[in-house]
Amino acid sequence: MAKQPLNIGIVGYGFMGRAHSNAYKQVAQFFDLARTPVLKAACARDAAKVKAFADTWGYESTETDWRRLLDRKDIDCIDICTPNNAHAEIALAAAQAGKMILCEKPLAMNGPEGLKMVQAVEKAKVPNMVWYNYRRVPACTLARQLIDEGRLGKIFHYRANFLQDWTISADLPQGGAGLWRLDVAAAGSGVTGDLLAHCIDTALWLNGGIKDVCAMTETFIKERKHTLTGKVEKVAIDDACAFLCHFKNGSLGLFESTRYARGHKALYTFEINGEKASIKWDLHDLHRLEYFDHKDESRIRGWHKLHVTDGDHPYMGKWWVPGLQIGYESSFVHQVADFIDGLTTGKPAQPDFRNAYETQLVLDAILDSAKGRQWQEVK
Ligand code: SOE
Repeated sequence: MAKQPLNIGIVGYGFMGRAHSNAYKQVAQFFDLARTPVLKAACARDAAKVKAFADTWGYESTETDWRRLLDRKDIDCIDICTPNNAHAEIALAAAQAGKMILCEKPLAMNGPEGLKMVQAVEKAKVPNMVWYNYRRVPACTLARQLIDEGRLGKIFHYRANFLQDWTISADLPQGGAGLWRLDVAAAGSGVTGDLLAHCIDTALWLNGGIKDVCAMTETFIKERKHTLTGKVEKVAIDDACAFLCHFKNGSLGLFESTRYARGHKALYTFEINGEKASIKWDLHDLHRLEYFDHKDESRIRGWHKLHVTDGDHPYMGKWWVPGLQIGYESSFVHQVADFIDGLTTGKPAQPDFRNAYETQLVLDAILDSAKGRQWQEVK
């Protein structure tokens, strides 16, 4: 029987535009879903570039103004893959137009803007989700299952890092395609909103709410040429950020993120230490979850390296045969599958805007704490 289409209109064609498009194309081949994504339209200001993107990925049409995309009756779902400063405007209008909305992370430039987005989608009652994809790496989903089963017992410590090294060169400009992440007007913040946002989303999901934070940030390269103005301008994003926190469950958190860790390209790691067991995960080895269970007989007690590729591991039964790996891009496929499942079961996939707003509030507290050089409550 023909499945109902889910007509996608994507705004933006950068790295995330590609990751999401790939997910829409793969999902119906691997997951049995009630609706099939259809790549209806790609939208961006540069007509030639968006046409080239649409041709590569198989979008049926293009637009150069997202407002026209919202006017189209043949679009069900708007996928926002723009720089962060455009998320809110597009999302507010998309909600008013009654479209479902998938939005890249972080949800917004700051908490107040995020709250407006939450209120807009809740008022319009449109399905919504934010692309915090790492929750859907099977090893991370297994971590959540182990925690939910009580295998770790009381949690004492949550530790996470997200380390990169791509902005060390002082010659790198800020602003413009690709480098908007260095421009505070487009990004809102640096590693805090870009990388720690992932760590915080995973942490809130695995370990519950954060009460307060004590953070420090640094901007190592103070001025860079701005691609859009051609002038050397102040760099106002954070190049590095580290923070301590108290979780509501009594555990202590320690987080670090930087784009200046020479040798690390995307080293996202977390480790959780509980009374009964510990787990750790590393994005560079993403199918593995390390697990230490104190109740193992002492002679053979140690860190187990679970290869999360078996049919009874999260999502893995949908892919190849046991033992064969999937990749980074698959986490996006899983997110689309869960989103569509949520539409049919009525149990919305998470993180929706309200859930992702919690991360936004922690991000605000981190930046406030670093600025004020003091502990800051999460609102
Ligand atoms: C930055 O380099 C970046 O691409 C982030 O924007 C992504 O969210 C992260 O998953 C990988 O690194």
